[in-house]
Amino acid sequence: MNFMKRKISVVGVPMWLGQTRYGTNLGPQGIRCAGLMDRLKGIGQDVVDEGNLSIGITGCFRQSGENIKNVKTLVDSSEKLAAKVSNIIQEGRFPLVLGGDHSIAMGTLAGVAKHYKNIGVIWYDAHADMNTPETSPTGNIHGMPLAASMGLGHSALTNIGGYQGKVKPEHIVLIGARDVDQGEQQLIEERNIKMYTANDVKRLGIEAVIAESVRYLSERCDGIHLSFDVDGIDPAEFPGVGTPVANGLSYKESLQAVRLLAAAENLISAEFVEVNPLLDKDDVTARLTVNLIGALFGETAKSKQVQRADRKRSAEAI
Ligand code: HAR
Ligand code: MN
Ligand code: MN
Ligand code: MN
Repeated sequence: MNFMKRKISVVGVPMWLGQTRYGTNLGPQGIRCAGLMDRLKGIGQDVVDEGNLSIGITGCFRQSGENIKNVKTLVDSSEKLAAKVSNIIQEGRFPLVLGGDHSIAMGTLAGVAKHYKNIGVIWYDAHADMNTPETSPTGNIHGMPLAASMGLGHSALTNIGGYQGKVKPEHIVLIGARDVDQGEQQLIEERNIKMYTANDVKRLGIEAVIAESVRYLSERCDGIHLSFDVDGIDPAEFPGVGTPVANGLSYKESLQAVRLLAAAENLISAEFVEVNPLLDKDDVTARLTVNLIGALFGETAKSKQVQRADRKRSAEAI
């Protein structure tokens, strides 16, 4: 067996106020309805669904004169998520967080980083999500979670979980970036943050990129968190996202990426974010996201076939 048996706890975060397009709040349910739990159980993983977090629903947008939207709701829900994720790890289980827009990463990381001195982060995304209110072109918090987790930006965000600096810049690897704002680019250069753009991946091959990323983080960190924003994948294949960017990574490359991560013993947590079922076409984004999650936990083309046959047999037996 070349994948890890894990004790997985799934938690959904129906959040959309990190941006302005309604629908990412339906992401966790979309992913579940596409068969997530059966698939993980089908490959023998011990998995429990802890349901969705209940989060504030008031979207007041700019509550102050600052270039940042919905701060209070975002902070409240991030605190809840941080506590939930921390509990899951305390129980010796692996948090699998379903978004929701990418602002939820602030809560996930705050919960995970309580338990590890040096967490490594693989940020699979078209975007760098390293804006601060000073550099953000939109004021949308889903473009800020990585900066906030490094301790940069609005103090309400950097203090989530009651402490600052969850992730060090040298413990981050960006994969798939192709829409990076000017202030983000400056930060990446100043702090020497490791980045493989979508073009770098095409040039080097996803196998080499993942192998290098895991080696780089394993040398420096005591665990790796995967933050998987599905808009890292090309919108022609993953249409159900609010901020599509052309020339993305392919689904095939991405499947290979998570397959390689399935064997990583130091993978400690994961989140899949930005699925918007209202923008999806025939649920393709949700369904392929389930394939990615399945592969991250050890599903192979072969085991998928066996499962499908089993399900068919038991349906016929009824
Ligand atoms: N960089 C832009 C901003 O700050 C767009 C960010 C889009 N972010 C996400 N998550 N979809 O990656 O608003
Ligand atoms: Mn993102
Ligand atoms: Mn993105
Ligand atoms: Mn841009």
